Amino acid sequence: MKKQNIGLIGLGVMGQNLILNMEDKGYSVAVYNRTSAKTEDFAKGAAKSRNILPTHSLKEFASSLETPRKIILLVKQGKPVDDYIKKLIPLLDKGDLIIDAGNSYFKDTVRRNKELNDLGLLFIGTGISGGEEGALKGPAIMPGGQKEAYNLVEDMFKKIAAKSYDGVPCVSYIGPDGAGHFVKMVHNGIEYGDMQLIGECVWAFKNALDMNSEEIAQILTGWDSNDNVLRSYLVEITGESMKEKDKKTGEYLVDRTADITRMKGTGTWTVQSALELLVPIPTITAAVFSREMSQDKDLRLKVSKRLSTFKEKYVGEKERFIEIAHDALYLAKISSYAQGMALLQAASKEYKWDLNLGEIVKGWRSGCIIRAQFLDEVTKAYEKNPEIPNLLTAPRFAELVKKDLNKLANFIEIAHWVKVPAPAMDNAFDYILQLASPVMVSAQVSALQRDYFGAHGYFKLKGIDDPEVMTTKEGKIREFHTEWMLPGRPEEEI
Ligand code: NBP
Repeated sequence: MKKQNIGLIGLGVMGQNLILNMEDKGYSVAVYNRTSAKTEDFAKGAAKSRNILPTHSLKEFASSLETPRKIILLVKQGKPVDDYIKKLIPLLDKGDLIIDAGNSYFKDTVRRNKELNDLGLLFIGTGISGGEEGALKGPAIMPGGQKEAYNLVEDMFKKIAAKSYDGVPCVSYIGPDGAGHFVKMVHNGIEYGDMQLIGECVWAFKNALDMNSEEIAQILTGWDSNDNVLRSYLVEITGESMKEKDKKTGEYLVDRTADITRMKGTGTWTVQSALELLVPIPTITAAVFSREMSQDKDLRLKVSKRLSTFKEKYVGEKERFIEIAHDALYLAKISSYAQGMALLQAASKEYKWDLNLGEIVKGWRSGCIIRAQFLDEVTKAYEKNPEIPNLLTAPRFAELVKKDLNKLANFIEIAHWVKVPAPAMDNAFDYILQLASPVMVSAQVSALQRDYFGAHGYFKLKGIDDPEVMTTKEGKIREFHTEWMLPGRPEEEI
């Protein structure tokens, strides 16, 4: 029997749609699923009369593939991935390739890559973004693993990936072992930030301007128009969903939707990784915390009965507030992306991945959930200077900070006045302020507090007007301690 070009295990929404996408581009696909009934349904339904081979055992599946075998796993992350790998190993030959395309934790991917590499098998851990529609019509793909593994599937990935407006496929080799899954994880973290920032604008419009969903949808649709810096998939679908009515009651669906946002893990992992790498990503963290806050509905109902937070009236001009919100959202977005990119930069250094930030952002311009017009500007910023210390320092964005920082402050002030929490906006603003502080007074205070109660020592500035830290002739930082308990509180160098 003619061998199939590629195999895919996992007939969830992502798996089924990716199979149809690959077959559409001319690849024959063998498929397998734990629950055979799903394989049958797929074979009789969407896969009927197509170059798709349903299989009912992993042995049949593996022997139906041309060599070197290329097997995509699209199953729930964690144990199912390890279980499938374990079962596949005896059925494979050296040089065969397993591709884990689910949202796996990058440290699992690093481990799996090493274990399989030691057995002479190739392994790619890849992020795939774009949801169901992306998997079918063209997702953004973020593959990490051995370069030789990527070479085996590069052509196919380029064919099935989304293409941005200039025809460039949204896929490039990200880096070794866990690099692809790390980048997908940060992509999702940024996605959390974007969603929260948009949600805060919607809430502020409701409270400050007493707008209904239709009116807010109109604003968002305007923001998603050609040449608007906010033009993006997430703004577009938010506008669309705000217009939707409840089928039974005719009320706006959003007003009948329970205020509980669940999550599957990538946002939390992004925050954990940032803590491990000592990289502040406060906007993304605020978005994760806000989802956590949303989940304890009972507590919020109880507390809201006991604490009253009086909503003040917004007395300014409606059009002015809409303009402020627009500019605040854009600047907050840039701040959030700057945080995500700083995390990628730090991970690249720590794990020696040599990430190309410009190429990564270029691959996000289409297909994925965070696709947006302004990513072109971010790409250009990294292409112009791959070594920029932070995205906010790229001339175009530095100019934006100068122009719109006060608008972000205004938005936060108005939101708080009308009692709308704006944690992602707050943190986007504070991130910029802290990053742009040559001297953080709060850190000066804490350094002395630590030395006072714990003799932890402190560093000193060259002068009140010179924010550089004092060093020795050899460039070593000089450290001091004050004997707080002794008379005269003598200072010594330690
Ligand atoms: P799910 O995450 O629900 O996974 C469905 C597949 O996992 C089915 O084939 C199911 O088999 C299999 N599976 C499960 Br669940 N538990 C298993 C186990 N213990 N042993 C073996 N197989 C098991 O579906 P999905 O939404 O298509 O997502 C697939 C992957 O892609 C996930 O890692 C997800 O995080 C990632 N992803 C999803 C999206 C999205 O928008 N949905 C986007 C990007 C990435 P069964 O049919 O026998 O139950």
